[in-house]
Amino acid sequence: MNGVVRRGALIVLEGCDRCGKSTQARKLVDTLVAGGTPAELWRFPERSSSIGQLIGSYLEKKSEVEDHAIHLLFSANRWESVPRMRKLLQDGTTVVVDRYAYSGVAFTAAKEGFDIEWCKQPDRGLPEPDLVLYLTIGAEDAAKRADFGGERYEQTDFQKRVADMYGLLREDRWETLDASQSIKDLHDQIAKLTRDIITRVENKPINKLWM
Ligand code: Z5A
Ligand code: MG
Repeated sequence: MNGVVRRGALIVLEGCDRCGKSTQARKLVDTLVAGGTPAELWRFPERSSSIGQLIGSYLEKKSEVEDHAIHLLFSANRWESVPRMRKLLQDGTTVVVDRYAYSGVAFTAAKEGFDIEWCKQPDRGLPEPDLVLYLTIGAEDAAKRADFGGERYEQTDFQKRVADMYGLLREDRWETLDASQSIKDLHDQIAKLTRDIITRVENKPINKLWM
């Protein structure tokens, strides 16, 4: 061992409601850890912080927050986690994140009267993901999956607008994957893409998102 620490990769799962992000994020971390790769599972919103509790109450429709203000709170909820995220990555842990800034932009920009550039601004400068796994599924198929419809935003027409917004955010580091296939087949694809990217970025700096 020459003492050089190789950094971990930042892997993000994105996609519309019920496409299987949380299922795949959990399985990916389990597989990485079982194979000896240090990895941690994260999700946004991170509902345990003070800001996260405000967001949780809003999503559960227990409180109302003005649309611009909730957008900024979602972003603040990411920024408050950045020091810990950077430290983990630099110390060699791969961080798998269930939703990130792309959710922030897609869900707000799908509302009336929002400009996508305005929506991106608060998240500019966050650690840039090395890989975005974008899971796609038809809104009608997603609606058939368990627990759809309870929280704010879980209506099929709104989810279609969110999918349109995601379409405008696609970047080179996105991999679009068919989320209607089996959990195992999707996991196998995701695990392979992740292993490749971990090796590719281990000596690279962590860039800043949208800068
Ligand atoms: N939001 C925002 O507005 N701004 C932001 O900045 C951020 C988020 C970060 C809460 O997110 C809301 O916050 C979300 C966006 C908004 N609103 N909406 N919609 P959340 O992440 O907490 O949402 P959630 O309640 O966990 O739902 P989800 O994440 O969309 O679901 P999922 O994680 O994609 O799916 P899952 O829980 O893994 O799977 C759903 C079900 O399908 C479950 O029963 C699975 O067993 C089943 N499943 C999974 N994969 C498959 C396959 N391949 N085949 C068959 N069945 C499957
Ligand atoms: Mg989820």
